[in-house]
Amino acid sequence: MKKLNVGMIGYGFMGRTHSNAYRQVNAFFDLKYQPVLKAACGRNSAAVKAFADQWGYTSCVADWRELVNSPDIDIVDICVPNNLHAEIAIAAAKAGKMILCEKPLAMNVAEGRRMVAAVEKAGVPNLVSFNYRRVPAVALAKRLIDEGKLGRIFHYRANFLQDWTISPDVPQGGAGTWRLDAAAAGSGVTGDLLAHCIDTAQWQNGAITGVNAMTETFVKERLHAVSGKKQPVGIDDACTFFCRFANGSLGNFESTRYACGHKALYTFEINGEHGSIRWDLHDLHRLEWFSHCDPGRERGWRSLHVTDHGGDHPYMEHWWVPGLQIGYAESFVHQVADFLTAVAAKKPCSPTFRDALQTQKVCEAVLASAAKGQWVEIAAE
Ligand code: SOE
Repeated sequence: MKKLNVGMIGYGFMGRTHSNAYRQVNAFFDLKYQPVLKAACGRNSAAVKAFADQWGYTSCVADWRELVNSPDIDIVDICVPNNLHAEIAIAAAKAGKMILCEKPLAMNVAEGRRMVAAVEKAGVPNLVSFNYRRVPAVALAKRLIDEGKLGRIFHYRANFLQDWTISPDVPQGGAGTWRLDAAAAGSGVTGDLLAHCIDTAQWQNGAITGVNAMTETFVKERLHAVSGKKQPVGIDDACTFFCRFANGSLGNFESTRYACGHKALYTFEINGEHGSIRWDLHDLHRLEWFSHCDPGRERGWRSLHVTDHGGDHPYMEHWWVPGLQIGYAESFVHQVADFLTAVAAKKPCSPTFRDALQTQKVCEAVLASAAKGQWVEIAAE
């Protein structure tokens, strides 16, 4: 097994999910490569040191440029706020590194285009972390659609509901709450949560060609954790949009951080001419499936427990025994396994930066539509 040294930039929630994945992957997947946790990078030296010690990184770096240009590093993993993705990824591409970047790809489409150009010019493997594609039940839904089990698709519906910003006392900016600061995040729920739904939807159901959206910012001012001052809130707290897909189906998407009682309720439902499927992140190992092809008297929703082996249920043969489930953390293990498998095969691993640019385009069109109060078309690249 060839070792690949990982340089992790950022040490928050996503830094932990990715680090855990690198540590687990060779125990469960037979791969040509072994990721080695080489260096952790961040500005707060005490916090980076604590993170590095906890996860087993052998060194710490304060300046990401040093890490990106280090000959010791093979994979640059970008787990910092969105406003830093482009600069780091472009430098990493120029330095010839493989890149795994957290979602969303960029702050906007213009930045995203520059990132795509950089990785394609350098010819480096690149992947954006839309991890929910790699939940076995979500991947099974994709297989059923591709096999034509649903027939023609009529409707795609997705929600991502949270409730953690209802209190006006939650600050914006700083570690943990940078997602509320437009300068660091670019947008609110559109880039943070709907981007997941859009990525999965376009993967399963093809391109979104036009959108009509509305957004709202319920709390207009919040204390900024860095400046210590009350500042206007520039992100969308909630966003809902409807859309058309290239295959003729209609889409409905909603996301908010003000749905009291919901912590991370990501759900989708797809209705086709032969059947429907639905999925719910709170019950992530199940896929609900209705087949109109069943005899009438037996027709009804089935709940598939997506834990079987033998290739029927994506990824599951790598885990325990049939019937025993896995969870959120394992979607990141699958992501690393797929990435390293693609690197070995010298093939792209989706969603590449180019794939993620398509999601970025939809996000930007959603925000433009909400601002204008108009339908916005999305041109194919
Ligand atoms: C925000 O709360 C968040 O952590 C997102 O940033 C993640 O991408 C999502 O998977 C869960 O919610």
